[in-house]
Amino acid sequence: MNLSGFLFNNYKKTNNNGVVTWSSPSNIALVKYWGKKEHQIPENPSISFTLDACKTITEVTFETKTNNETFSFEVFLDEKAKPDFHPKIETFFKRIEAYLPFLKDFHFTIKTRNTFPHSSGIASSASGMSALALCLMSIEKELSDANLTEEYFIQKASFLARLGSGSACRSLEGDLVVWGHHPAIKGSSDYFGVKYPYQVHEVFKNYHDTILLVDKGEKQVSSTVGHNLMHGHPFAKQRFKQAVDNITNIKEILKTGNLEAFIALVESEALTLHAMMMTSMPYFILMKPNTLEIINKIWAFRKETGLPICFTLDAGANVHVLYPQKDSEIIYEFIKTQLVGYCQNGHYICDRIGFGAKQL
Ligand code: 2P0
Repeated sequence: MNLSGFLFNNYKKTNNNGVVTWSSPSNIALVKYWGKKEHQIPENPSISFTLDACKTITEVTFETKTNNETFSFEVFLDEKAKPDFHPKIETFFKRIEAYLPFLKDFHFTIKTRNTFPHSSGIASSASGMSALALCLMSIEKELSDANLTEEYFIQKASFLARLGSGSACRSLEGDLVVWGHHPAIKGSSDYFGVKYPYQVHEVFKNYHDTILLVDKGEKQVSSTVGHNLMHGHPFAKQRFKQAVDNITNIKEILKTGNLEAFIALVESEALTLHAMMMTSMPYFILMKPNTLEIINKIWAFRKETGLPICFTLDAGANVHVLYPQKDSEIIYEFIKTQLVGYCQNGHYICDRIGFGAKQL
């Protein structure tokens, strides 16, 4: 793909001031992204469910300024100034400046909040970076003479979000998004996420994700460090091939609604992700004892009842419990009575598959 298509060529400096607001959801990967090349290019394709309840709402006010040599912005989380967010946003602005030539012409006031608790161990980088990328695209739209198509708008927003945080490029649309080129997924790209373009079985509609908050503390190893440890990792090549094969296989599963195969693929992906962490050098473990307690309880309950409950994991100790709408009553009862006791302060979040970002 020719990236020059994402340049903002007709930009002319104006005195526009304004405010834009977007709400963008989090997402949970079924086939995981773990390992990247330079410029935020993933080593393997990934696919995720877009979430619904877990989201970030970001408002960006832009005002023209005279000095256009540096970036100028302030960030507020829940109305409180967050200078510790500045380096990440500065890096993001540097990476995307070539595509958004207006960034140094304005002072930006970025006000953001998450619907999920701040220290819940749920990464806000996916929803946060996609909400910010969408706000910046809305500003481009206001400043541009060209008539930006909806497809261009979303694709470029996803392209920008990726440069903020890889998984953020999967947080713009729903309900399933693929990121990373894969020969069997039409339109898939290493540069942005695309809506999964094929038939999806009824059973996946309204799929539930109950997030069990096992550990709400800061992770000892950030995802960026974890990704980098895949360079020279002894099992990296095989892992990247496995992810490619799993994308091929999930296509058939999504079409037929074969939940047994879905469960095997999704749980294997989660455990492989953590196996990669445990076999990195230096090695690390993000799961906690209660993560394993929950996994074992889920397996025992599934064996006993035959119900299609399964788990997946992000880069942390929290457990995402996935199950279809049709069995949700009985499975939710099991979660409340048998699993919530393993959560830190009994905290969990009821989420489900969602349909993407919204302009407010
Ligand atoms: C994913 N994760 O596919 C995988 C699975 C976590 C586990 O993408 O360095 O925050 O900002 O590109 O996207 C988390 O990594 O990393 C992640 P950067 P990101 O969702």
